[in-house]
Formats: sequence, structure tokens, C-alpha cells
Amino acid sequence: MLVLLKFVNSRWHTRHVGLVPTMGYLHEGHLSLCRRARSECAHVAASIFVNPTQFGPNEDLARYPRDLPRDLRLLEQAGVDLVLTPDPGEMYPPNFQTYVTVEQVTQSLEGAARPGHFRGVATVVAKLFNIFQPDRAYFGQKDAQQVVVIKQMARDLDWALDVIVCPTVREPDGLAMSSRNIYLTPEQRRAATVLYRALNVAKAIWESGQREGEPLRQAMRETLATESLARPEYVSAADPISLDELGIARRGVLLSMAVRIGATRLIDNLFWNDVLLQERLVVR
Ligand code: PAJ
Repeated sequence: MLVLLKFVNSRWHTRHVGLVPTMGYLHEGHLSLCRRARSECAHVAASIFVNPTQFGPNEDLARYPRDLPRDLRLLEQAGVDLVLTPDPGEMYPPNFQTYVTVEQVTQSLEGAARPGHFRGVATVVAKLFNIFQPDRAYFGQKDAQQVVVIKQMARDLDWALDVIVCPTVREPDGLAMSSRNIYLTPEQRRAATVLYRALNVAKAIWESGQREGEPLRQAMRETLATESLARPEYVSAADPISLDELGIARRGVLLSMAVRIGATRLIDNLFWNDVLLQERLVVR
């Protein structure tokens, strides 16, 4: 039992430190998180670290885009006070051997497609939470499962911080901003708009009252099939809390997909919430 006799620490009732973890090569999506943190926190820290433990052996770790001078300029303009840009050897020194595994919500979707990915994400985010001791940490809805995993971890491991989820920032044609969009040729870039189109077709069906998962998945598959350059890896209409594929929706839906366009793997999602969801995937 913990008995609170008096408030001895002002951090218990004010919001001081905001943290925005990133892998750099920043775009408006990242910067929207920084601006949000700036508007809510006395101090704003960001990290730029292409985290090797969250990449699989055949993924794009070596060629992940990097531009530190530009990133630092953008972060300064967005009002960030402090940036951590560690080397891999500083985050994972020789003999490093402790990892964080979040069990159930990492089994499906990105977790199934990218084994070990969320172990790497949870481990590095845990380290960043310990290094910065933030009161608020900012993440994008673009990586919806990542948010669910981090919220689960923060709850399970008793971090007294708020995980704030910010809306996905999109290009004018709907493509979700991503550091990986730079890989796309002009033709692939045009084809990539099919992800958001497919999500919106399913959204319209949901809004017409459809609450079964399969017709929503089918509508997304059919729309993706109209684009010959798009190779879907998965298409999902899942329960937004358990992330299990939906039979019939009871508490909203998370529509998501991973699609290869050429060699580039893109993800996107939309979701609808109800009262229960406020707990898990709040986008304010
Ligand atoms: P990264 O892909 O660089 O993204 C950093 C943060 O920016 C994440 O919270 C992500 O969801 C958010 N973000 C990316 N694109 C966005 C968009 N279009 N709109 C809004 N937010 C967007 O996600 C990671 O890095 C890493 O996994 C990390 C959490 C830093 C751990 O290594």
C-alpha cells in the first residue's frame, strides 16, 4: 500500500516533460507530434534513432533514409528543446540482453508480418521512457498497433505517463505521410493512393450500418485489386482493443492494411471508436 501524506513533488500535478520518439527523416506527421507536445508541455524532448532491434533481417535498416542536419533544423523550428540522437552502440552496448515483450496485442497484423518488430519497439521506447521520464509521450495513429502496444506496456509496467495519440497527417491526395514514401517512383507514388481509397470504401460501408468484418475486408481487397502495382500483405477489420479479426463489431473497428508497392511496404489505417475505446486508442 502507498499512503500519500502530502504532495511533495510538483510533477504529480503539472505537466512538465513531453517526449516525441522518432526514427528521423522527419515529415509533417512527426512535426505535428512535436507541435502538439510544444503546446502542452513545459519542456519538449525528441529522439532520432533508427532502432536496429525493430527491423527484421531482410528489412530496410541499412537504407532507411537519414538526414540529421535537416531533422535538427525542423525540430528546432517546431519548438523542440532537446534532441537525443544516440548511436546504436550507446543504446545497445556489448552484452545488452534485456528486452520488453508485450504478449497478446503483438500477435496479429504488423506483429505477425514482422516477427520481433514490437519487441524492438517496446524495448527502445521503454529505454526512452526511462531516459527522459516524460509526463506525456506523443505517438501517431499512423502506427495504430504500435500505440496499442505502447499503451499496454506503459500500463503493465506502471509508467506514470500519458500516451497521447495524434491523428495521421496525409498528403493532399490522401497518402499517409511516411519516411518510406521517398522510396516510391512517381508511378508507384500515384499507385500508393489506393490504400486510403480502399480504407474509405470500407468506411462508407461501415457508415451504411455494416457491422460484420468480412464485407469490410472484402471491399478493401477489391479496391486494392484495381491497382496492379499494389500487392496486399494483409487487410484487416479488427476489434480495436484486442486486435483480433472481427466477426461482428461490438465496440468499433480498426481497418488496417500493409501493401507492397514495388519493394516498398506501406501501412495505413482508419478507426472508429466508442466509449470503451477512449481507454485504448484515444485520438484527441
Ligand atoms: P517513426 O516511423 O519515425 O515515427 C515516429 C512517430 O511519428 C510515430 O509515433 C509515428 O506513428 C508518427 N508518425 C509517422 N507518420 C505519421 C503521420 N503521417 N501522421 C502522424 N504521425 C505519424 O514509429 C517509429 O518511428 C518508431 O517505431 C519509434 C516509436 C520511434 C520507436 O523506434
